[in-house]
Amino acid sequence: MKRMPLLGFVAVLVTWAICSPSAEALVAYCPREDQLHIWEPCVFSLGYDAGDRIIARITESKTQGYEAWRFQDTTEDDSVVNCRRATWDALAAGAGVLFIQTHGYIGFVAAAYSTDTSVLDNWADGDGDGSPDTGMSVEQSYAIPGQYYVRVTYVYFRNLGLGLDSRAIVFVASCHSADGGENSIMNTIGGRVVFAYQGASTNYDHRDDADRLFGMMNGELASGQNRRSDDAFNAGGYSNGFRMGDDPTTLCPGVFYVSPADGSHVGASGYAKIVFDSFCEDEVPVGQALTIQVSGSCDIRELQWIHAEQSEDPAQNCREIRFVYEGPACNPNFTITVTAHGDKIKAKDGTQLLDGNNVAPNGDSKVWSFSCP
Ligand SMILES: [Ca+2]
Ligand SMILES: [Ca+2]
Ligand SMILES: [Ca+2]
Repeated sequence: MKRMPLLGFVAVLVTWAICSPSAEALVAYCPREDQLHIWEPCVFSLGYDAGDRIIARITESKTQGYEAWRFQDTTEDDSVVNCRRATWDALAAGAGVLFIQTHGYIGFVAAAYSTDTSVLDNWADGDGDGSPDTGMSVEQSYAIPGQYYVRVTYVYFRNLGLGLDSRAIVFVASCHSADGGENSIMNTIGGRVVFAYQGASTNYDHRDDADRLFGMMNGELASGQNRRSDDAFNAGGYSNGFRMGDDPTTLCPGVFYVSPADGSHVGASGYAKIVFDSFCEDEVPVGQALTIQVSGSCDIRELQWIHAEQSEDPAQNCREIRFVYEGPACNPNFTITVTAHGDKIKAKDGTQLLDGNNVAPNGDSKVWSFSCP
């Protein structure tokens, strides 16, 4: 009779382990959207370098499935150039990765600069009621003499907000963007994972941190071992004030592992599988996602996507594709070559293609083989 409460306790523990947020937090998602948006309202003060580094790490020849859209004020005058209010209001649309570099302090960033306060008064009055919108004000700049700016505070981000997708990767390169607790920019701007700064930061910090972060996440650094945002951050080597908030995210899906391993020798029958490091779109027909070439005699069965809840290791919550191979019991002799197609396998709910070797660019396939005897 005394065993019953103990069994109940064990059952509760098991349920807790499966449903706990800590297990859920291990899941890596990719952004749904496939554009890199860069907002630089004062390049005449903070330069181009950080934005250039991010573009070099995740677009064009090193693409991870993103196209760059860059909004800049390049002139130290009255014009906001490409940093207009209408563009700000549309900044989140399509943004899988958002990078903002500007001046700021605890609980606010400077979103637009001008020598003319009437230009900024209009900028801050997006709804046209004659007064600055909630969480916005026009202030004199001390960082850039002669300039004024639109201050956008956590109140704006909390109430109106940019409308960022809940799986976006966000990097706010401005002083104190991680300071202020619940009222910090980091905690109010939205997205899935946010990088920001505790204390003061320089444009050199932004440049070097961005280059290292996206170099880890695109796989060029650490041989593709730190592609997840949390692994990239925890690898260290960043400026002292660099901070990360919230959930594991990858730029595009990569390969976690394959089994049996490439080049291995196996018994006559068993399971083979590929496990991805992020959720993938399982609506892609499995026969297109993965093709199997058999040399010799061996049956292939049950090729299928395995969902997280079916996974042998639910805590990993990885997406995987699995099949059964079965050679003859007597004198088995076969080689199986598997191709996971980089032009078919893509992020769950997104468009970013598989990175088959975990190093940018993506879209390449993972090919491996094993044989018997
Ligand atoms: Ca200007
Ligand atoms: Ca207004
Ligand atoms: Ca690659």
